[in-house]
Amino acid sequence: MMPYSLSSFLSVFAFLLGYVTYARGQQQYLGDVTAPQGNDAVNFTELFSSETTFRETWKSDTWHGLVTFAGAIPQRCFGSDAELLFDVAVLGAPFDTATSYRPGARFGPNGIRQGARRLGVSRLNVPMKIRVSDHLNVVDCGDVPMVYIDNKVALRQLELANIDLLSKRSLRTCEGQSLAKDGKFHPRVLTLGGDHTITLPLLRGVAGVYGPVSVIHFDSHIDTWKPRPIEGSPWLPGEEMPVNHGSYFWYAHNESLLAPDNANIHVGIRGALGGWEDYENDYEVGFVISHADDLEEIGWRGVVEKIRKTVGDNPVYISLDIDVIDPGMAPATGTPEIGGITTREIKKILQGLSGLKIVGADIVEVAPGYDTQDEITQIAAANIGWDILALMAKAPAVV
Ligand SMILES: *[C@@H]1O[C@H](CO)[C@@H](O)[C@H](O)[C@H]1NC(C)=O
Ligand SMILES: *[C@@H]1O[C@H](CO)[C@@H](O)[C@H](O)[C@H]1NC(C)=O
Ligand SMILES: [Mn+2]
Repeated sequence: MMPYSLSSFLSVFAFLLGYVTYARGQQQYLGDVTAPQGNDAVNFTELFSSETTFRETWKSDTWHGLVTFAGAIPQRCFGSDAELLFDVAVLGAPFDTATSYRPGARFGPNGIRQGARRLGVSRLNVPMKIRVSDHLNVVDCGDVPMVYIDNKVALRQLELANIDLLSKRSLRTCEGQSLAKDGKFHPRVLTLGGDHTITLPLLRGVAGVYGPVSVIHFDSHIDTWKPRPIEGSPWLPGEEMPVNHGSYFWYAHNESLLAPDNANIHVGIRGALGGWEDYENDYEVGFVISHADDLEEIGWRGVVEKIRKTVGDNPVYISLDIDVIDPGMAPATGTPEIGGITTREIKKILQGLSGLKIVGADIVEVAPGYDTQDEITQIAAANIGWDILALMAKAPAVV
């Protein structure tokens, strides 16, 4: 064994030797790089001095600046920008206090915006063969303040915000006669939820402008529950049964917001039922059903055919619960069900809806807290929203 002092002397020496070698290497390395001088020098002040360079950079870079949905223009639609017109508003609905299982969708709006950072409304959607910004001015109005202590108040806040946007005139008009009851052209709203309950106040606004609409409902659950206490569970006598994320379509039918004659369709259904009477009730509410198994049995082409046959030429509202996608591809949601649709299949189905008159849409039940670190669910939801904007761009809301 070496004496203690000798061993520490040797380690200090070894360190110094190593440092000197390292520093010399650095010097050699840097020595190869000649600092730009004279004519070779890049003058950054000059390079970025032109206003157009700045503007172009700010427009095209998707992951800089304020985080809006797919780079949509940020707008204070309910405040200082209230006078500015647009064609489509993206609206966040941070609400998740009517869920039956995992909460967390109140963070959905910003989660979906985060998932949309590599998308852009002015980028070419290749399979859809369209650039949304060529046809629509899309703005992001941020989130509606929805109180977290009273669902009734929160849902009313969203209802009023949505009506406020829908009652404006759209920036662009188009050839033909508007689908709206008042004959005018109104903006359309893409809402980012939020739990699925938000669809009820949103449909109230849409039906107010266009009359009853055909709903294409992508979900693994039917959400037409008749409001009643769960079998055998206690409920206070005489106490009102509030709307929740499994019963809002029952209310929508009760308020005559849905197109008559079963011109509404669920797509991707695979959730368990209380009993077959749930399906009877579902039919009375006004839906037909395409089960998730249809993707195996008839493929996306067959599903598209079913949807188009169901909604015909009606104005259409798309409501998409992210749990329609298989939890392997979209785990961050409140009530996941295995055996779902893949992201590739949903893209093919949406492409198949080209030409339908989409008057509004929502994407709901994205709960980012359960997402993977690579944001797989938020990216899926964002891309679906981007495809829905393409559908809106492809077909104006005309008769
Ligand atoms: C760089 O360009 C700016 C603006 O044209 C000019 O004011 C400045 O003197 C330039 N700097 C150098 C080092 O040439
Ligand atoms: C709506 O619900 C109420 C209360 O259950 C009922 O009396 C009414 O008939 C329903 N209306 C429709 C159109 O279903
Ligand atoms: Mn669902």
